[in-house]
Amino acid sequence: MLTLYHGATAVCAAKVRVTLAEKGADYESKPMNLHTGDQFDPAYMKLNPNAVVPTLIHDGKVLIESTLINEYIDDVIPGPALRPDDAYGRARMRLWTKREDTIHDAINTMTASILFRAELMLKPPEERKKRYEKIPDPAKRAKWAQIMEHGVDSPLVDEALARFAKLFRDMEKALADGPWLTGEAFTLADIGQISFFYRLEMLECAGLWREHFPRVTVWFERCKARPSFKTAILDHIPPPAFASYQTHSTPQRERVEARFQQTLARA
Ligand SMILES: N[C@@H](CCC(=O)N[C@@H](CS)C(=O)NCC(=O)O)C(=O)O
Repeated sequence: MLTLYHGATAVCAAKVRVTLAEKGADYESKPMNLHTGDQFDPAYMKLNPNAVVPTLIHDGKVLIESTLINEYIDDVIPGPALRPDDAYGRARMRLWTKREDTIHDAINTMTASILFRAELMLKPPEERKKRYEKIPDPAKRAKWAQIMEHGVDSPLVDEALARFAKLFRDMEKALADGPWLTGEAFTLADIGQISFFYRLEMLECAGLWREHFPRVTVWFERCKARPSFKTAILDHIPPPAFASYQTHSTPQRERVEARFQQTLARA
């Protein structure tokens, strides 16, 4: 029996939903509202002391960290293999999955500076602070505070854009050797990036790769054509979220793209 604690738009949870969908696995769904603070519920924090989603429970065993959960699912759930079957192939796949935490951090920077900040600015200061003061990791709390103050002008946004520039370049190179990041087979390396790319697309940042990285552009369209994209990502996003992303992202698009051009020119 599988139980997944997740958030509708949470990209790390979506990573795990895509893996479960690719396996054709059923699971009990425990949706969490991260905006109203379900992740800080003491009972939930006993399962996931980091106060984040996803958390997977498999026959009473508690698993946290999306990258590790995805490997666990591939180990224990029947269905198509999502990792290369040789040790060298798996090591090459893990070069991609190992990076997911830093890319997630950059995705979070973009989302917080473009969307969360704009939404929170509509609320009174005390309520704004409440959104992040319970986060257990002090570095993460400090990051929120900085983004709330500076928005897309934060130097953290430049750091995030530099990470994307490096990621897109590495992906463009790898995709010369096959349709997927590790070659002929679709693996956890691809799965790990799909929800991140879709988040960037919702933030109207797809121009960052579409302008300069043709293989990455085709790769993402290929990912979106898989049935798992609809069932594990699209179908979970509440319709009003699309409008909210658009409202707050459109005014920032040109500014972010211009900063990215500068990043590419420097790197
Ligand atoms: N490294 C963790 C990161 C999990 C994470 O940060 N999840 C986000 C959603 S994508 C979350 O729950 N955020 C809630 C919060 O920051 O309060 C993983 O991959 O599972």
